Amino acid sequence: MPTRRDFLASSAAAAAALAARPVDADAALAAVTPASTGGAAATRPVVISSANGLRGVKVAYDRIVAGTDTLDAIIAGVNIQELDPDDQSVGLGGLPNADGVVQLDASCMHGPTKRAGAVACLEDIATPSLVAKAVMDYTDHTILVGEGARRFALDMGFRPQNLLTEKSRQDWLRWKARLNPNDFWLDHDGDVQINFTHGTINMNAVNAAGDISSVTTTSGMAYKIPGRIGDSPIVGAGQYCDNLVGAAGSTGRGEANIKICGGFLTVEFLRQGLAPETAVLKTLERLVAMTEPRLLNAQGRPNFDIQFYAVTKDGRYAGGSLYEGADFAVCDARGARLEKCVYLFKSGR
Ligand code: SD4
Repeated sequence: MPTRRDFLASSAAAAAALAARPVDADAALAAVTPASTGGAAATRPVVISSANGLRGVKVAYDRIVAGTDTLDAIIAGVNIQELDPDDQSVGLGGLPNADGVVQLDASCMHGPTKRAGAVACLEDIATPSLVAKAVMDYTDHTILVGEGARRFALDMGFRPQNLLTEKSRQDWLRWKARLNPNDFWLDHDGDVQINFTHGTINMNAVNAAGDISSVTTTSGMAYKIPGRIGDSPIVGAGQYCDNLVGAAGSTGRGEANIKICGGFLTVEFLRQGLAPETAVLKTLERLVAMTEPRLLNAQGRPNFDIQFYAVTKDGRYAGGSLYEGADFAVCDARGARLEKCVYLFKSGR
């Protein structure tokens, strides 16, 4: 197992990253656990995702082992969350926008063919990841949005359905009723907790031959302003893949990620030879540096959280989070499991 000393010595660039690191850098280093360190333990195939993809990484891994293309496999993995009405951050059952309408975002990249596809503000279709792939496969465009994306999906044979589940409708009503004490909506009795989801699923995979793909799908921020698009459908932010290097993606506050093109940036750090742990931490450092003052708390730290996930062509991987406590999902020959994200800040959000 690499020691902390080994890890530091392993990359001159890592030293540069550490020099620029913010306040809790020791915590960041301490959190680089041997279990998730790149290098020694790299195996292929491997599939990684945000923690909500624990079921999905197993499905994707099994398909990749059986010979399925990496992108088809990880889309099958994220379809599980998209079609699960109880996951209120993705697909069917996702929390709606401020008008009570579920609008979905997704993007994907296929390493071997160097292709990308995306949809944003898509309504009525539960599997935006598949629509994003259809944009990639059947058009010369990269992103379709709104009604155009919906009409394209219908033309491609996707079945429209009501994505607003009763539970999500009730959550939206509760949010709406609590917005303004002076309007004509009656507040619910008692101290009702408003349900804000922190979800989204990003999944990345590399197969035995070293081919790589990435996908991210979400219902976005709960109760967002209609028309708001997050990072998930932005190729280079919500996910990015380069078949020569690796793949990376994100969950969390999309507005912060868009400004640093975090998926792309993380892959570029991998290209420079950084270990995946260092790459995701350096991306998080950049994100903190680019955070506007009104979103910093009294301790100078962002008042939100965000995660990045990265996998290299040779099968090393890591998840990284601004704040301690996040997990990510992995599946390789050892099976599906959750591992701890490395992090910048132990506490103080
Ligand atoms: C977005 N990144 O739309 C998504 C939301 C998310 O946890 O991941 N929330 O900004």
